[in-house]
Amino acid sequence: MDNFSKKYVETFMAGLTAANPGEKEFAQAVGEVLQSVAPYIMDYPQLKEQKIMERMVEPERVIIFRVPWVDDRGQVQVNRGFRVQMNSAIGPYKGGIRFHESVNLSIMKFLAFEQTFKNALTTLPMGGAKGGSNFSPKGKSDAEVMRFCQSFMTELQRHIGQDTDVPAGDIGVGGREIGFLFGQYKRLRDEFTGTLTGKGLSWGGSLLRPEATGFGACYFAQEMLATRGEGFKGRTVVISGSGNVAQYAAKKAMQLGAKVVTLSDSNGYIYDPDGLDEEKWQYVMTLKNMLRGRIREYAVKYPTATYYEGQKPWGVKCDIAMPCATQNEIDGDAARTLVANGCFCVTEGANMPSTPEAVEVFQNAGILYSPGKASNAGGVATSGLEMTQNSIRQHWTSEEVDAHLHRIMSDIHASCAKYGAKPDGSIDYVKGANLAGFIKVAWAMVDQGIV
Ligand code: NDP
Ligand code: 2IT
Repeated sequence: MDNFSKKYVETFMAGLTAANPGEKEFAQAVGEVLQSVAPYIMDYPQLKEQKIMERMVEPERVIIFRVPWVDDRGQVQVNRGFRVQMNSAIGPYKGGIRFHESVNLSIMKFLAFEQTFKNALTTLPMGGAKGGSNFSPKGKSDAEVMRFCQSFMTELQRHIGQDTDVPAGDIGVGGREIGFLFGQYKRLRDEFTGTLTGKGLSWGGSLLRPEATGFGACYFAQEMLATRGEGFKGRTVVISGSGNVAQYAAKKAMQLGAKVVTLSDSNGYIYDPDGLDEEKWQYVMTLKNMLRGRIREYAVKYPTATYYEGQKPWGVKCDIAMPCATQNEIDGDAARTLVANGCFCVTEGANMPSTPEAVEVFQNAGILYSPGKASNAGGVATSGLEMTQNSIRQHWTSEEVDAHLHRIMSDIHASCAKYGAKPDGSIDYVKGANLAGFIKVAWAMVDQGIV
């Protein structure tokens, strides 16, 4: 990076951290984008004069609200709800809702910021947002989750709408939660619209939305691998997480001929040297989605597998790694271990799962590495397709949706290749994704004046 860009990044980040004390995940996400786009901003003084980046890091609106509810013992509980409406330059706010005990403003802002660029990459007209609560559905009864969702939506409903802001799922928010949230929204607003995505198939949902993030990540990885004459076939894949994204990343990787040897949750990981098969995958689906159990139970059911309590799967030798759990789950040491063990492709299903140091390790090693905002965009893209189907009141076949998803993932890959091309012919996917997303949103903001 030239000295002008370097100075710009340093000054900007000093201002950002002073204005947003303690928001370390948000600063991390902004810092990464800024590194990629600073030289471009230097080339276009209008973007600097118009304070495009300064405006991009200031959410258009942040809503923080009380979520009171009553648990099964009759005790009153209080959680904090959030919706960060980050940027609406290219479409209505769009982004998931996360229910996890770790949720705070920094995490909401980092996710909403990432979402803005990701949504721009999908080629669909969607702005960026994220919401959630420090509520954990883990260990709660269905009735408790329902009462919480109803209370959460009672406040959120006044800030969202099909042309304003369209939430969806994320960690801790799946089909069950979207159902409860949609039911309460419909009741309070007296309208049946596509204001939430990830809905059930019989009430406005799109085929393939549950599969979309994991499948899309594999489609993106296929594109990356193809640049080196590689593919999934016969390759060993390490996956973290065992939720929505991990489940369908595993399924597609298996379909493409790979051996998936790990899954995890926040307590530990399982290593199955024989790899998952259809029956084992179905067991995981039932275990996680119906029984709401822990991944350690996999090793009880299939004794060829071993469960490692309190550990992450990155020490397992693999060709391809797909982090699909949460932010900063791969640190510098884990990245060095992956590379040393021969891993040559890291495709992020989660949002910002690699620390900046880990990203540097992957890039210096010259392996294929895609940031989440590129490779996990299939989820929100298919949410966009759900919105389209809701608007035209039609229901597409899974073949139609899959064809759109495939095309969108390869378009995102092409954008990364265009803006991240390196002199040696390889692709810097971080720079490519950040720059492609930034250019679209930045010039839309310029067109719309100082708002
Ligand atoms: P789920 O809630 O379905 O699954 C999350 C998985 O990650 C669980 O196995 C969970 O384990 C694990 N996990 C969560 N938090 C932690 C933590 N702090 N440490 C270790 N493991 C953790 O969520 P999703 O699969 O939907 O989301 C996974 C990731 O993908 C997130 O980063 C999300 O933002 C991202 N994403 C999701 C999309 C979607 O459409 N759902 C779209 C694009 C990105 P446990 O059960 O122990 O909590
Ligand atoms: O991080 C994400 O892209 C999501 N959780 C999906 C958002 C959406 O609106 O489908």
